[in-house]
Amino acid sequence: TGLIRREDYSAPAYRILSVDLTFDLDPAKTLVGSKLRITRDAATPAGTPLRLDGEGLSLLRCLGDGESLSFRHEEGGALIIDNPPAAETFTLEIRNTCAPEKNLELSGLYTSGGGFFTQCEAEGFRRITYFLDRPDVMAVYSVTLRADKAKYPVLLSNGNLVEQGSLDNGRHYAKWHDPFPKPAYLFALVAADLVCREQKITSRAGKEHLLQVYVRRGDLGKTEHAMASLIASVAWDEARFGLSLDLERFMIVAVSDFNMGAMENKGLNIFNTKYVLASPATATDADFAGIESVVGHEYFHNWTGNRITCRDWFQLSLKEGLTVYRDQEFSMDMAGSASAAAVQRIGDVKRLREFQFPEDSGPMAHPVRPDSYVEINNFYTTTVYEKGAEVVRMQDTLVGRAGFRRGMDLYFQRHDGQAVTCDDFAQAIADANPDSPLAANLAQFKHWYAQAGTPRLSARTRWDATAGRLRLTLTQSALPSPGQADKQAFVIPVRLGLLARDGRALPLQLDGEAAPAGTERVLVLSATEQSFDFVGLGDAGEAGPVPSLLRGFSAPVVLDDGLDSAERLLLLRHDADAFNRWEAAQRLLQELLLAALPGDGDLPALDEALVEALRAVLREDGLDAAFKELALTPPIESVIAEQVEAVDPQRIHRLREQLRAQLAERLHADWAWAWDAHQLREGYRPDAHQSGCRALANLALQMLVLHAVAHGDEVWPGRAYQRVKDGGCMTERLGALLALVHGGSALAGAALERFHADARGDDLVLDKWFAIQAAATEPLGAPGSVAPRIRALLQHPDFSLKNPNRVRNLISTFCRDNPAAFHRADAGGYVLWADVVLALDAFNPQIAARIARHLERWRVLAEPWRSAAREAVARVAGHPRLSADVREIVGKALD
Ligand code: B3K
Ligand code: ZN
Repeated sequence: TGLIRREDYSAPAYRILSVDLTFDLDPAKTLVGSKLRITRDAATPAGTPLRLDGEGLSLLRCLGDGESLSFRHEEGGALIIDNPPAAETFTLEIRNTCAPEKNLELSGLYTSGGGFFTQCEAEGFRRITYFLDRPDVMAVYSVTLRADKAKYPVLLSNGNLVEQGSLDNGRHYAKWHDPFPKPAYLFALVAADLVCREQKITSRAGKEHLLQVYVRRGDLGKTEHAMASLIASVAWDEARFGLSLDLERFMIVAVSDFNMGAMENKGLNIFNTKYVLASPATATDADFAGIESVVGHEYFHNWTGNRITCRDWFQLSLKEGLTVYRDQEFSMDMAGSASAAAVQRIGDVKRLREFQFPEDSGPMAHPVRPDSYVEINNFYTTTVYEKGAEVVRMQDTLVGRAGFRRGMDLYFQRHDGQAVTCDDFAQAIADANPDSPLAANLAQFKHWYAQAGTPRLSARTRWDATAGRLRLTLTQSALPSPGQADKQAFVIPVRLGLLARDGRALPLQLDGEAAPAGTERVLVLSATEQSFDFVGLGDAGEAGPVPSLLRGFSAPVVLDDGLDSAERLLLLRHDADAFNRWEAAQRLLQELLLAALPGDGDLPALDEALVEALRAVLREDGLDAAFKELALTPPIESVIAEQVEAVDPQRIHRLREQLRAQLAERLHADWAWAWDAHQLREGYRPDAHQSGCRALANLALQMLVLHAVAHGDEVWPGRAYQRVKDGGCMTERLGALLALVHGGSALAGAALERFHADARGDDLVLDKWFAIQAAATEPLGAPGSVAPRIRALLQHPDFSLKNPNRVRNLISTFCRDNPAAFHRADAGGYVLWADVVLALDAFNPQIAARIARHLERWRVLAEPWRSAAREAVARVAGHPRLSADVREIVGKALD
């Protein structure tokens, strides 16, 4: 089945020291010349056949040290040279062609909007020319680009521009040189008609750098935020980690057709337009935040990924987990205050729970460092990225911030310029902190890299009022996951505090300690069960302290804290940790839904105490509006679904809608207040304060429209409609549109039309128009109407399966974010899913496989959805011509 295993790794027999590439760019047939300096490893006998990766190429010529060589091709396209030159170091000259305009996989060299772009990670370079396309082969690149000057005035590649000039026949050329050895996956070229915003900056070290952001003509006005984010990223990495930009020039190029968010090619990052272009009129606050985070992420890769890269693709989290951790820290620091940073953290944890937890309990569950794969592109997952970041964060927690910086310094000191493993990283962090609990438990800590699945952590207390003593017992367990039946105990850092019943933070002193150590600390659970005795709690009151556990989400586990609602209400009111305040609200709301799920009754009326507590949060002075919005939004349907055995998506949807309706009703006056109190009068800024106000105002508007529709009142829908027309920025207009569409207002249709007309062909705005319809709540009067609508939208003149952003906005939004519309008894959603997966798989397997994943967890569904979903998956699996990408996903789903 083409399964690649981590344990089969062997060092390369040959390495490439340098490569000289020339491109004669032509959309139909591009000519590639490649001159490789190759060296044979000391352990490799002379005459050992040389195998170069290649895929879909036509070979024209192959010379070894100037002599022609005989060669053959493997099935799949690799090139085998049975008798390479015997010299230890020799030159291989290759000429081949590829066909960029036929490349709809968007991997390798392809065309988009009339220009040439590349995407080489993970294995795209082999679709450009024959090469040792593996990350532990690092070469120095010189690149010459030749192309028509009028059509492709801008010619870019990695590193520094060495030379450029004109050629005959209206063509021109540019030569680039990248002094840093790099794996092929970091190669990039761009040839297109672009304009750029540029800015010179001086680093802390006093060096000058040129920063450039390239976009299509007409988009220049939307590049300010990307440039500001890049400048901030450079400054942050210098200040926080002492890492400076190592090139004279750093470029970002935006392209509309792109399989993922962005790519960290050395000195020449290529970005999905979604993560570059923004103006207040076209982008939401979330888009602005996404740009800051992704620009940071790709820039930070320059050190964590490029200077130190991965030995093999099983180590992907070495660069991705670490770089996500770094971009999360960057965004937290950019948020500007501790409370805004906490909001950022809540958002990151929310994402982890919404996407990674389900992955970790489904058929694609895999360790942060996987053991095998069929198609590496299927392993750019939220486990490798986001859980990987949590694993790095736990190391930070276990050694402390200063210790983590020491560890990073040691990591660069040891491994700069190398291709290494996750073990090397953890070893460096531990070695720099020999007295830390990480160093003491390193081998055990590394189970986080090796074992899949989300561990369960349960906490129970025993209170001795007379002695003023609290025993906290922590127990961990882990469910089996594919290929891993039994699991070993993890090292789990548990950040905690104790609260008295009046909300006071209590001093934390463990039995045997001379004095309390503050009101917050980190316990390290390494056994299956461990008890911790807190003493000196004499003034905690008769009922004893309430533990606030796993503050800031100090470990990626599912916590059973054993608390009752009264204790949660106390945490919601008084916890000093914002994350746990939010958590308390979420658990209170979630438990209502879970309690009501069995049977088919309505959601009982909310307790006055809960309503009062939520009202208090909403009205609390000095609390961030962004926090309020997060706390008062109930967990999404898929998070509720995660908690139950046989999922009835319709029932979950119905109950959550009833919960929203009750919140709208019971807090009606408060929502009206919130709306008024959070209107901004100053000019647009995408900062934490303004975004928070807009988020809360939008939630308030949703609640007010929902309430109005239920009561036949037309004032709030009218206001929302007005705002769709003349809102001051995209966040306000989109928020109002959402309120109408999700509130089931009669004005929703007209508002959607208006929004489409106002988009005036702007691709990123049209994406939102598709997404909002894909997420539309099923009208209660006419359930089952969303799926047919999505099918109709597939035929809309603005829709194209060829554009990954369109596919994600319409199809992923529908399948992932709208469970009640997707999971219908008539299987309409499933049939649509299968049709789209198969249609996409014919030309873009990577995107097809992403869509395929939306139904991998069909087993958790109750009947009749379960059988219907299984049938759809089986239909895809039974298709005669399936890519390895999709085959791996549906195969695992059916296993
Ligand atoms: N490293 C790229 C992802 C490449 C995905 C290849 N299928 C973007 C990033 O994580 O920064
Ligand atoms: Zn990355």
